[in-house]
Amino acid sequence: MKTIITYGTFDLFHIGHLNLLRKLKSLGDNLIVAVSTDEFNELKGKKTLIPYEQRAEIIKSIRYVDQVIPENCWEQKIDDIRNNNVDIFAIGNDWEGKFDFLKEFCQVIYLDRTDGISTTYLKSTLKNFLSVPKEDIINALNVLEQLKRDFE
Ligand code: C2G
Repeated sequence: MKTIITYGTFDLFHIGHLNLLRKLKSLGDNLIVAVSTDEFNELKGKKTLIPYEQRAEIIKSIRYVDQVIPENCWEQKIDDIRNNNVDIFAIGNDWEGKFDFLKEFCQVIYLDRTDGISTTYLKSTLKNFLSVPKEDIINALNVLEQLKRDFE
């Protein structure tokens, strides 16, 4: 049985995350995903919108994922690889080269990211939408109502 491990925050789960998990599972039989805890994300300088318990629950429910563990720190990877008899460490290529030190313990693969989507992009899009003045939204809705009446 070939075991793969990956690490990530997986906030605001999107198609880029799903594509990665699908590709990871195609590398072997048993996929372990270490989901960054809220505390670790603070260390990473990442503010998450979805709390760890929910992010972990979402990842657990993905058909490609066999096991979810918490990612509490940068330093746990070697122990995780040893304790779970991991054959492959894999992650998106935004981390290209950053985890080559794990080659001593298992195969290391960097997979192409999905273009055009990221949690940062989703957050900024949401922020822009929510910053539209309420009057503008009401005006737009009134215009839509009027158009609906005109076409009835
Ligand atoms: N990803 C992707 N395509 C995207 C966005 C993300 O393939 N469009 C991948 C990333 O490359 C990463 C995984 O999805 O492998 C999770 O991304 P993040 O939640 O941003 O995780 P990150 O903050 O990079 O955490 O110790 C490693 C870190 O915990 C990785």
